[in-house]
Amino acid sequence: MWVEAEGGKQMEQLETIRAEALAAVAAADSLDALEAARVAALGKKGSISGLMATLGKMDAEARKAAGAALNAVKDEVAAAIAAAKGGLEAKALDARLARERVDVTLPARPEAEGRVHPIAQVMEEIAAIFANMGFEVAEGPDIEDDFHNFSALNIPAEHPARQMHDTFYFGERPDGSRHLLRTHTSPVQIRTMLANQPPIRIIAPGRTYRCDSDMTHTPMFHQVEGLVIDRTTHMGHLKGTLIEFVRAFFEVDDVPVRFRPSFFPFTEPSAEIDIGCSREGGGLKIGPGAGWLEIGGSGMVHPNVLKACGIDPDEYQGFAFGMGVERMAMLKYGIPDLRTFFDSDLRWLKHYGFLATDVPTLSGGLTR
Ligand code: 2NM
Repeated sequence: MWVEAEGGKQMEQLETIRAEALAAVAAADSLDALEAARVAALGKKGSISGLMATLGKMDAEARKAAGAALNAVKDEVAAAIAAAKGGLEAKALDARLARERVDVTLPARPEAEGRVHPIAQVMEEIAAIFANMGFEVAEGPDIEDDFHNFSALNIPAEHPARQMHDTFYFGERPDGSRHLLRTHTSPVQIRTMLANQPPIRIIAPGRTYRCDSDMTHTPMFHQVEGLVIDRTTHMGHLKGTLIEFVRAFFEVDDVPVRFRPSFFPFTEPSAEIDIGCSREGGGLKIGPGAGWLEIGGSGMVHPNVLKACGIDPDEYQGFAFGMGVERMAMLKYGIPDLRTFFDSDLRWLKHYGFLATDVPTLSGGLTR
């Protein structure tokens, strides 16, 4: 009771509650402990709230004095809680940051089992070399139409490459036309020429499809083709670009490169690209030697192709080339059987695959 006669005792009790509340706040070493201290002092059933409830039974004079004293203690305890809360929140955040820290300098886990497929790795290697020469990577759809895959490439209707047994066709559409799976990545070059004015300098890597399956053919395989168009682009540029590419790709500075006359409907003149090799003791070695290996085709883009793409052949000319990615991978990494590329054999992938950290770069020596 806060009656006049007992005023001294009441003030003593208030001082005890104040000291206990402040001590509990000071001792709180977590946000939970601080909340418990707040409830013990200022909660509905807390020590200070308990004293508040007794004010009503006092006469006006005593209530005024006691109320002021109580409010001062209440404010002091509330301020102490607020101050402690800021410090504990910072401490909790520090603890969480320490607990959830990721050390990005740790080495990649040595037990990593995944491998990059040789096809993906070789496409990245090829792209890195041409990107370094200023080529951009272009892409297009796997499902094409007759115009982009054949007509625009100066391949006439009677050409053997158009026969049913080479091309995967889809069903006939209401207008009589049929879509197809692209038989080469050349339609990407056609789309690029239709959408852009020269100068053009692109490579087109991707999947291609032909209805053919034996020891040396799979119905799906990969190509990288390239295209350069400008006002004065000539055969010397074709030769220089491909010689530079071959030496960077096989990492053999003196590998001989030979351009052997050939025929493609979409280029004139046309040439197969051969590289030198030696066969000693049953092994095949890329470099100076008695043998030659074909690695792709090339030529100056046919005027009919330029015309089909809205490019004036009297103002512009250019060269194009194409190579099979599986064959390039087999020659570079000594993979003997084409069909193993598509077996999804994890032991094969462990042997011939690459670590995700082996990203091909010219500055890093391409392959190490
Ligand atoms: C090759 C060989 C020679 C070629 C030509 C074109 C285009 F679209 F410019 F006409 N694209 N790709 C080409 C030329 C492809 O692959 C063996």
